[in-house]
Amino acid sequence: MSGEGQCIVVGCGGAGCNTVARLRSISDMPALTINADSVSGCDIVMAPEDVRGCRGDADLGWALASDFVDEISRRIADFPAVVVTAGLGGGTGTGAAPIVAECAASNGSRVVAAVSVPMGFEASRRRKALSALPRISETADRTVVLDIGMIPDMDSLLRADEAVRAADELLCESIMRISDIMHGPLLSTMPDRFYTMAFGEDRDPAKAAIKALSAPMCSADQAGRTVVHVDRQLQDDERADMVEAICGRTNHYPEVFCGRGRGETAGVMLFIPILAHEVF
Ligand SMILES: Nc1nc2c(ncn2[C@@H]2O[C@H](COP(=O)(O)OP(=O)(O)OP(=O)(O)O)[C@@H](O)[C@H]2O)c(=O)[nH]1
Ligand SMILES: [Mg+2]
Repeated sequence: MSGEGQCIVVGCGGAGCNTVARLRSISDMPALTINADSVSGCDIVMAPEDVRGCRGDADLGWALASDFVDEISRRIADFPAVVVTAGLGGGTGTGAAPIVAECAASNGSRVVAAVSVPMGFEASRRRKALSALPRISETADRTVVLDIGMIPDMDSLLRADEAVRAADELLCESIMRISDIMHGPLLSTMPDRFYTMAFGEDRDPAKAAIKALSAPMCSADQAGRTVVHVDRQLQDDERADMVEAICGRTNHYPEVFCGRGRGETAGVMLFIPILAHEVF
């Protein structure tokens, strides 16, 4: 896999591999999957046959991944930008994601972690996820956290698998958009270390932005320095209306990036800074 000038996404553990599988079905972004599940069909299997994951043991996930540092480093070495994704709270992804971030950083690549934190009813997994975040964020240049418990319409979602699917979709959206921004001035555009994300879709980008701003993970009064990624180019008047809609609710002028167009509607993703103490 040659990665000159490109970004690679590395999915760790069951959730990370599922997110990458979805990403592979909708984009040609280079990707690598790592799991400790011998039947998962991932690119790097860190376990002998007949082993089905680390059963929630993040220390085991970390120890297994430590044995694969050379292989992981080699596979991502050509990529100047790396997005590491995992559902925190299990064993494999929680243990391996920080190792991947460390491999990428020591290769001199820019690193963004895009991770999810389990819902409140997965209480012990949620605690484990939150306690694992500092290790990843110490190494990653930026960390984007999706709190699955804050996904819009969660109250009306009866099944956990639907919440997980919604999380996958949001993570995929955010990873594609982060990879767009990573080629530009990422660190000055996103000066805070931690972000969350909110997504809205509409033919009218201003309305899409308002939908995103009403998502529960977006508290508009804290949404200073919001980064806005729109998945198609905007006309000048559309851009002005969207910026006005965002300024009207946040009192801040957003950074706006436009990506490659995908259809008639405008998908608008906001990256919203969050404070570390709100996460940990
Ligand atoms: N986005 C997403 N999140 C998931 C998915 N499956 C599980 N999760 C979330 O991710 C957390 C970790 O689950 P897994 O990724 O299955 O765990 P793992 O890293 O494989 O760890 P072990 O199986 O214990 O070795 C769960 O607590 C869920 O909150 C998925 O398919 N997509
Ligand atoms: Mg697993």
